[in-house]
Amino acid sequence: MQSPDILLFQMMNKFLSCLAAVTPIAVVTSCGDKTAEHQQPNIVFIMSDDHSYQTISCYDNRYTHTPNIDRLAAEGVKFTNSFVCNSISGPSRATLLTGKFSHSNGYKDNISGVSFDGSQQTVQKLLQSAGYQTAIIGKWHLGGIPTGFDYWNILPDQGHYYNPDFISRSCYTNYDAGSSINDGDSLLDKIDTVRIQGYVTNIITDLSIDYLRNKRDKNKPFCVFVHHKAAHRNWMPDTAYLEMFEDVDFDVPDNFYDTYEGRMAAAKQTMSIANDMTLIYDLKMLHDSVDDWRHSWGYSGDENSIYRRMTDAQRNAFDKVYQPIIDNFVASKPKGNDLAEWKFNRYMRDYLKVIKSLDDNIGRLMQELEAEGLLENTIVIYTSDQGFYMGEHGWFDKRFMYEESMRMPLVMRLYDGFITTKSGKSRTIDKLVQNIDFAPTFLDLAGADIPADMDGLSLVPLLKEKKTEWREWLYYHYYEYPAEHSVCRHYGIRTDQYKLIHFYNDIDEWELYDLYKDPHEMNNIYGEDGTELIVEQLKSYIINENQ
Ligand code: SGN
Ligand code: CA
Repeated sequence: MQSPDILLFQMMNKFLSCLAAVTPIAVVTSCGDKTAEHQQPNIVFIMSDDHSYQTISCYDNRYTHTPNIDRLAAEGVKFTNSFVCNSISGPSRATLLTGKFSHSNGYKDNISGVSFDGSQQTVQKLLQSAGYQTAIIGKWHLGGIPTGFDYWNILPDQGHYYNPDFISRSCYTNYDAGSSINDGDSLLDKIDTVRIQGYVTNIITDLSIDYLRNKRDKNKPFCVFVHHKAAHRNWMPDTAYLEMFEDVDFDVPDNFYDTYEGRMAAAKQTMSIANDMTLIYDLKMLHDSVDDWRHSWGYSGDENSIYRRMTDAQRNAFDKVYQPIIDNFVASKPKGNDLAEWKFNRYMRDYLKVIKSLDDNIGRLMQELEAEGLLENTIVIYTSDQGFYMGEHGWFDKRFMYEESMRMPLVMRLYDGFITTKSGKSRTIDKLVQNIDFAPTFLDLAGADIPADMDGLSLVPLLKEKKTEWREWLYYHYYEYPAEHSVCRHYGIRTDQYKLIHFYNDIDEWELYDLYKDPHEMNNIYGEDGTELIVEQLKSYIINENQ
């Protein structure tokens, strides 16, 4: 039984979605009256892992230049208020595929060991019913075997940057002798993997290009999910970019030395660059004298570990650039704030090298679409499974409802004919949108019905500049605790101006931020005089998941 709150929320979403789709152009439909004339665009959905908007130049040009991602925005739209509803990989992916909050699709965290329930309604199955071919290539991270995809070729678990293993539908078919899809994780262990030599971001793009050229039925529209491993921890660059950014010094953000006053949950986390980022595993300071409490990088570890799985040529290229850095580090032994800022700089350099490959490969995929004449009827979307900290509050990682990790970059390249209004391209959309909206959007693009039980709204009216009522708040809930990085469970509401958060479980702390006055969320004003009314209003929006 769903709670009245949820039902009301869904009814409101459905109402807004139908209202928004009312249009004088009869061929565009989304509320049931599918017509033969509806043009079904192809959808290329590119999602990276842990890519911060701070390192995408069309959002923020302090650190790097990403011309290929910027091009998507320049030839379409950039969403400036796009958010995730649970800032962690598996749940973000489950929301993408279902159009539902974590509590509605059942996939709340990465650690429970339960696979995503692939028998439930998903956008890829609904697209198939609407005549699309569906494919997913790269990071899956939902356990079990993908369902509803005509083609899939995925990384087991987090995958590897170098010489990654892939599991494809054909590996599964080879194994399958009547095994049930419900075998989930254990089945993944049994089926063959194929190791592909090279760097993961290049390979995922190669496989995507191969799918577009050779593996699809060219008479049908397609929706392909290109899911990169980059830029996930431990930020291993391609050999081509090992030296890039090595001559750049980055300034730490203003709140790098945050003391977390008035924010008890923030004080409890273990995701600080100074204290928790490891010298060997994260920062690659492979040296006998370096004490790394957690990860041996695999000198003596098993064959498949990060360093030992490299070819000699790859390892030599790595050593050539990192050995002098290691020697220098061991000789200078920075301490205290010097060490923290040294770590921040190493982190930034490796991360940005990884982003360089990502941006290049988006360019490569665009070239392919262009060469094949597909850009004329394809919507190309770029996003990340959540945001990421680039030293803000002293952190790396994500999980918190604070801005850097709740935000998702989101740009969409549109094509001539999709937008029929005058202003056409290169627009910024500042409405509050969330990853629950992807599935309804894809279905709307396909001219298919949007099921009433999806929590999100179609973004198509916004893309088409239709005047439309829109939501005024977003709901968020993070569940993965106790776990790595020790971010307490919390839920909350974000409006344009305010953010209310409740941390619970082994703590009971409320936080309130005025984002207009305090965009970096340093000053918790919960309980202050004059905030009573806004707190009461924000609390009334909280979804009761248990009824
Ligand atoms: C790994 C990382 C974490 C990261 C999670 C989840 N540790 O466990 O730092 O938060 O993935 O990331 S590592 O030592 O194994 O690299 S997620 O993006 O997949 O949700
Ligand atoms: Ca992620």
